[in-house]
Amino acid sequence: MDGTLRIGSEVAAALSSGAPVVALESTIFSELGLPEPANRECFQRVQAAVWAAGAVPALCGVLDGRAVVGANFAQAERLFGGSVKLGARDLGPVAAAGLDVGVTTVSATVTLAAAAGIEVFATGGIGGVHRGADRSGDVSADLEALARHRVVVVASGVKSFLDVPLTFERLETLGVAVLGWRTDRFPAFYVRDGGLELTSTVYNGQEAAAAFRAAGALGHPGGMLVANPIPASAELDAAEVDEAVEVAEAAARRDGVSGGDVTPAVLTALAAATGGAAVQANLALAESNAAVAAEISVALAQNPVVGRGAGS
Ligand code: PSU
Ligand code: MN
Repeated sequence: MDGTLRIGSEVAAALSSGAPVVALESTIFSELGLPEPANRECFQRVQAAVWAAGAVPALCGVLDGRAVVGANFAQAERLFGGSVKLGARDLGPVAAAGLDVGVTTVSATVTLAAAAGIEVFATGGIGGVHRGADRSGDVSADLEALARHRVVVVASGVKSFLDVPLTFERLETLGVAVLGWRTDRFPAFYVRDGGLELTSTVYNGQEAAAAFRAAGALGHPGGMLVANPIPASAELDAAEVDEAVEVAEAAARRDGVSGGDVTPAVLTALAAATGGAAVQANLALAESNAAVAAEISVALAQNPVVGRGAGS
C-alpha cells in the first residue's frame, strides 16, 4: 500500500488473522448525520455493540489526504468534527488534494471496506432515490456502490423522506439482494414496516453469511443489503414521521438546498420537528445494526473463502 489507504493497527491485525471486522461510516457520526452530543453517544454504542459480538470496529474517513480504515481515538475525534461529506467518487480527488478532514458516506465507506478486505459494513440507513428524482435526478451513489462491491451492508432500510418503493426497485435493477433480518417486510428507518414485501429472510448471522458466500461462489460481483428493522421499543409513529418529513422537506425546498446537502438538511429539520425523537430512534437502530453486522462478520470469519486471504 502506498500510504493513500491507512489501516489502523487493530484492524490490520484482525484482518491478517482472519478475525471479524465491521466497517463504519463517519458521516453519520459527524454534524451532517447527528447533532452533538448524540453523534458521540451513537459512536460509543455502535462500537460497544461490535466489540460485544466479538468483532473489531473500523471507523472510516479521510484525514490529511489519506483514507483511514480503523480510526484511532484521536482520528475519530477529528472525524466527528468533519463537515466535508464524501461519496465514492470523491475519494481519489480529495486524497490527491490532501484534504484535512472528510467524512465518508455509505458509498465511500463501502468502497474503502472492499479495498481493505472488510466484508461487512454497518450504518443507520442507506441513501436512495429521492422523491421527485424523475426531475432532479437525485439518486444516492450508495446504491451503485452496493452493487459494485462485495460487502454485506446492514441498515434499517432507507429513510422515509426518500422514495422507498423506487429505491427498492432500483436495488433489484442493480442486482442487490435484500435480506430481511427476522422480517419479511422492507423497513423504513424510523418504522419497522416500510410497506414492501421481501422475498428472503435470514434469522441469524450464519444464514446471512451462507447467502453471501453462496452469491460469491456463484460469481455475483456485488454486495448484499441486510435490512434490520428498528427495535420495536424505539419505533416512531408512522403518521408523525410522515408529517415531520413534510415539514423538513418544505424547509429544505424553501432554503434552496440541493445535491449532497439535502440529506443532512432534512435530518436536522427532522430532529427539530420530532423534538429529538428522531435522533433517539437513529441511535437505537444504528446500535442494533452494528450488533447484527458483527454477528454476520463473526459467521463469515468462521467460514472464510478458501484460497482467498484477508485483504485480497
Ligand atoms: N442516513 C442516516 N444518516 C446519515 C446518512 C444516511 O440515517 O448520515 C448519510 C449516509 O452517509 C449516506 C448519505 O450514505 O447520508 C447519503 O447521502 P446522499 O443522499 O447525498 O447520497
Ligand atoms: Mn444525492
